[in-house]
Amino acid sequence: MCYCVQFNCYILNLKHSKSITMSGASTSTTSQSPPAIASINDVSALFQTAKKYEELNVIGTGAYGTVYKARDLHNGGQIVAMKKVKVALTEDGIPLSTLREIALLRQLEAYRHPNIVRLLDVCHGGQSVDREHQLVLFLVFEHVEQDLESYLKKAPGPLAENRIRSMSYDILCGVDFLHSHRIVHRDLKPHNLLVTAAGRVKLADFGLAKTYDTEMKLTSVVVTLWYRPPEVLLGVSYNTAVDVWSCGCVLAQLHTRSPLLPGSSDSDQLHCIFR
Ligand code: 0RS
Repeated sequence: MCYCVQFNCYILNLKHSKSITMSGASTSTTSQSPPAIASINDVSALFQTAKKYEELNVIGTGAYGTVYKARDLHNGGQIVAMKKVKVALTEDGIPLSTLREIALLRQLEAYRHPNIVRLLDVCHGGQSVDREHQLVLFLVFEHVEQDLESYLKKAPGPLAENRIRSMSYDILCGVDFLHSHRIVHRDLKPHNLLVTAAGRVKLADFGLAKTYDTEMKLTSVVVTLWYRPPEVLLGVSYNTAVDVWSCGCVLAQLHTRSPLLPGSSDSDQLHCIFR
């Protein structure tokens, strides 16, 4: 199937055989050789530098990288969430999978879906100081007040039925939107479901596939398994149904305010499920 994505002034004509996952490995194939983007100058032509943002504080660090709260100096001091990702440069420059995923994120942004966090900008922070063949990219998102995990922890008592209903609807609409664009999130959990001041839920954590996987191996960050379906835990093939499983776990948690299947390891998670 032919799929055309626009990336700045570049038009990448890509052929996808399967869907692309947000946080997992890309399962697509290309039919033609990509333009090689080899130097920092080429990167500058693609992305603006991150100088127009002032970092305020770290919001969170995890397998996905680091997310900062920042101020957009060129935009009336608007508060934004900046995700810093390190991309390992290959001989050909920025990996095509990275460019493809950024292009996809930008393409999705055109729909301005109410249950997907806004991607405002993508910029580069130059070549990494500690590693020569690494490029620092910043994904700039709208800033949302809190995550669902903290929201549930802070709730003084059970959530009102209307609140559970509207939050469930928001989550399912967001997931339906991703699935209708053949995207599997693969790691939905209260931590990356954001709650706006108006009480609407938005999906976040659209990590760059490759970076996410290598960072997961390199860092000792504990990854929550509570929302993972058996096929992901077992490492067998999976599809959009994995997100439906995670939604089920999250929706149950909206009712009880405690996790449905709080496993302590891969095998314990499977035991929890089968029990
Ligand atoms: C560990 C206790 C803390 O605006 C937050 C935001 C927040 C954002 C935002 C916007 C767009 C992201 C964040 C984002 C990007 C990976 C991500 C992974 C998880 C969540 C968001 C991601 N607990 C966790 C962090 N938390 C406070 C409690 C907050 C609070 C407000 N606003 N992220 N995280 N994309 N990439």
